[in-house]
Amino acid sequence: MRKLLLLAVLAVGIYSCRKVEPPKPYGPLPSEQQVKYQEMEFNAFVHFNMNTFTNMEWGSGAEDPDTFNPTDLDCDQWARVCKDAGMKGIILTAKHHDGFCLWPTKTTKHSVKYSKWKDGKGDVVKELSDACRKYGLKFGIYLSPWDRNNAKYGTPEYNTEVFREQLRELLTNYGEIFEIWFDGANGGTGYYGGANEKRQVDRKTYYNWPEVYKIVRKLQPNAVLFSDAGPEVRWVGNEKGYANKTNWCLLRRDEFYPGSPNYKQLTSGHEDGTHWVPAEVDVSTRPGWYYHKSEDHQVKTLPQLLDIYYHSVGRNANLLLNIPPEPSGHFNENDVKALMALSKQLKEDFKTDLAKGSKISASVVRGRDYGAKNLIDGNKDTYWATPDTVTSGSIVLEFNKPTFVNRFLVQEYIPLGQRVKEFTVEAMVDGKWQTVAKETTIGYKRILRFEPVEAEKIRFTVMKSKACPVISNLELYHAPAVLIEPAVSRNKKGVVFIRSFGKTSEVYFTADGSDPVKEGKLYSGPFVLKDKGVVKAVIKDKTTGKFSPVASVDFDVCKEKWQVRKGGEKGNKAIDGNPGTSYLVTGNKLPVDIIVDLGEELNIKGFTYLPVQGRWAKGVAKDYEFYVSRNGRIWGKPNVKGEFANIKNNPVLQTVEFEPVKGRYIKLKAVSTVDDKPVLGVAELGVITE
Ligand code: FUL
Repeated sequence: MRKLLLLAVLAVGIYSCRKVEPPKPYGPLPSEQQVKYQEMEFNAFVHFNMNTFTNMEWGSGAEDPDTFNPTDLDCDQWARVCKDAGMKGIILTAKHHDGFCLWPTKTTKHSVKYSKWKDGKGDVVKELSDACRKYGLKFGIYLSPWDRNNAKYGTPEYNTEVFREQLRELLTNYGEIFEIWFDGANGGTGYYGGANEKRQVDRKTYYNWPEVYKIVRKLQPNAVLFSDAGPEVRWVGNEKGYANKTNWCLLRRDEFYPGSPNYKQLTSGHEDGTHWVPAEVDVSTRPGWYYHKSEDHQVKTLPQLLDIYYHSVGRNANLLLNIPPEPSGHFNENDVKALMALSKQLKEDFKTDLAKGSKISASVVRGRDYGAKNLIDGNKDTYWATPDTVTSGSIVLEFNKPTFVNRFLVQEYIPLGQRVKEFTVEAMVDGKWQTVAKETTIGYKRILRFEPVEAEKIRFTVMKSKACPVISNLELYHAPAVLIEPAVSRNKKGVVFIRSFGKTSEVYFTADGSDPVKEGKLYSGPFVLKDKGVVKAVIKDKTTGKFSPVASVDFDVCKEKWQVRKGGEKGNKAIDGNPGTSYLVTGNKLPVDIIVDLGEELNIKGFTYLPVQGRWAKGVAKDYEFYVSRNGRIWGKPNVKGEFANIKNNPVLQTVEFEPVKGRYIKLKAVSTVDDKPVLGVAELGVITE
């Protein structure tokens, strides 16, 4: 009897120690390269090529190779900055649509070899790939299939003798390549060896993509291939910097090809996708992909860059952030500052993982090797999983005292597939559960931002999953508020708006020029300021008590009574206090002017002019005359005239002062415009009064 008992105990013991099988893979799976690629998360794109020197976005292909002439190429600086910014790799535009090759290719004369730069001995691909290796970064290549220079473009020979050969050269001579980037823009007008015509190709079949892929597989088996259609990494379907919240790594891949029209589906992927093709978010620090001096003041702000990060890396996509070097061959200091500010803030955001010190438990586990502790052990290869038949379950993290949390980071163990379809995050505050977020997909990584909650516990629940959830990592943070100057604006009616960034903060302001840190009132919404005045504002982090730098804006008289002559509603856009809207006055020939009735007589001693701020700015005035009149009929001589110096390169607010004069009507006359067209574009016109 005792023997039997012993045997039974032993059997139970053996049974409970028995290794529970790991979950079976579910659905399409990533390759090893794809997992490695997804783990890189944040990479740099560098658009540097002929367009940098012609100030273009798309060159025609007719450019003289001598035009490419960086005075002081410094690929080391690019790599150093990218490394410091926390990026893991750099992708270079080795050839853009204009066909100019940054390496001494044998396939064409349209390359660095035929330019006077370094007497034809230069090789940007080599310099950057070396710099990447030096700084421990991976290196990738953008090779435009479309070639507006090449005479053979459109024929089969272009593919066999030019495009594929170029690919072979790039994949053979520059060490390990982690990603090859094929753009979807294909065919159209171009130089084409002097033909200067339009050449259309069948985007789906012309390049014979399977042949192209074979070359990559053979020469760089570890590289991933990017295009609208993958096959390994897909475009996210926009160049604005976001993936959708619901974002599958899966795609019905055969429905796509580079340049295919159904690209909007790429922003979410397909729940029922047939292949693993994760999304990559490509976006530039500036409006353009290439460097234009006129965009130096339009480098994305820290809040914009943070949104991009959280909407890409935080939504199961890699971020490929473009930094366009100047013609000198350096990154511009504004881009460098922006990148450094971003990496500093990200380090702050993810400084202390609050999940690590918590008591963690699961509502259900698959077996003891798959427990909740695996979520916070810092090991990406261990995971929490439920039994095969259970497709939901909760994790509770308990703090030893109420703790502020405003970031939630979670990762699925993607080698076994993407499974989760719906999840929630709740916080226990004063003994009650509150819902913090109700979301859909997770994938490789999902990061949620929310209002800080002072929580006793956090509960993460997988509500729906295609198969048992397999979650490898969970992190919690309390990110500080973004402490940059708030944005202060006033509309035509005199209503002042102050915009802060993130709700973690409060705004304090004064409207009498005094210090908002000491004297400020809490901003609870827009307020009216019809008179002249200085508004100062500051952001305060509610939880740390820290202040941002102070924003200080000088407002002149309110524009409520102003009217643009013959402008109607559209004319208001030139005087609405919003730099993002503008009014275009079109004439038959230059000069072109805009007349504003100020509605009352004022003592005027100057004016301000903000040209159109969009990417393709129109109507930027160069030489000007400015008039003040008492009756709007007799204008006399200009009160001031001159040139808005450097406005083409730097289209920022222009301020001009003159001898004070009384008047009710003002006229800004564009004697010339930067593109010589008879169009005057005004984002905002203002006066300076005594
Ligand atoms: C686009 C291209 O046409 C742009 O010039 C740029 O290279 C961007 C990354 O892809 O589709």
